[in-house]
Amino acid sequence: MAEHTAHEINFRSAKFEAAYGTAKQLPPSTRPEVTFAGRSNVGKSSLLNRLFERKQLAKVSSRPGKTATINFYDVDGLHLVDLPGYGYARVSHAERARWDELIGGYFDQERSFNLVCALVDIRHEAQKLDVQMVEFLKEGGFPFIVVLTKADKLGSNKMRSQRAAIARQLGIPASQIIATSSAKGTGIDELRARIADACLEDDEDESAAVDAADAQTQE
Ligand SMILES: Nc1nc2c(ncn2[C@@H]2O[C@H](COP(=O)(O)OP(=O)(O)OP(=O)(O)O)[C@@H](O)[C@H]2O)c(=O)[nH]1
Ligand SMILES: [Mg+2]
Repeated sequence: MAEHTAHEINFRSAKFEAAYGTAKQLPPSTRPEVTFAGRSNVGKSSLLNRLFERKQLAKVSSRPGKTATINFYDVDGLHLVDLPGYGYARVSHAERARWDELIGGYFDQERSFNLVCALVDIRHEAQKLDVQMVEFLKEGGFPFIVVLTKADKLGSNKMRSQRAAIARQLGIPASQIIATSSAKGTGIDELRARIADACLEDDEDESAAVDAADAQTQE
């Protein structure tokens, strides 16, 4: 494991950059991207706000289907990407087709996929669409972790057993799953460290190369 710490990324500097309603509008990747995907209402926007320590930068709602566009946040040289939630049954057929185009279109593009965070509600077993999402990420070779949400709703024993059960169900190692709570802050520093690991490696290689070049010119 790399020894990067979350302190190397200033999450509080997050700014909303843009919202896209179709995949065609998406600009090419210019930075490492960390993507948040998951069912509608699982807690994607809440998790972003907690990472940023900003209450309402990403709009949160108890009504599913709040985020209907792909939203880019500029965070200290990275892009954090909030995808619209999938699987909300009560939207129209046309609206669902638009979401599928948007999410599928995003993953189809040549982008800097540094880390995909697949969010799953810790309280239940993974739903069919969660399983499909993880299969899709595995098959596509995307670097991903599963981020369990709403851990504050369970006691610590139940939290541990659900984490193990969902990892088993999804066929991923325990190291690839984190339990979080946006309400209480559980697991947020660990998630920040994972993001740093996934995004800062390239920078470090570059700075190592620069250091080596500097050393040569000094000789
Ligand atoms: N108790 C608890 N509630 C949470 C947590 N995270 C999110 N929620 C609640 O879950 C609901 C949905 O949260 P959002 O963050 O809007 O979910 P989303 O995944 O962005 O939803 P869409 O934009 O519809 O896809 C809200 O009522 C949040 O307050 C958490 O960690 N603990
Ligand atoms: Mg949202």
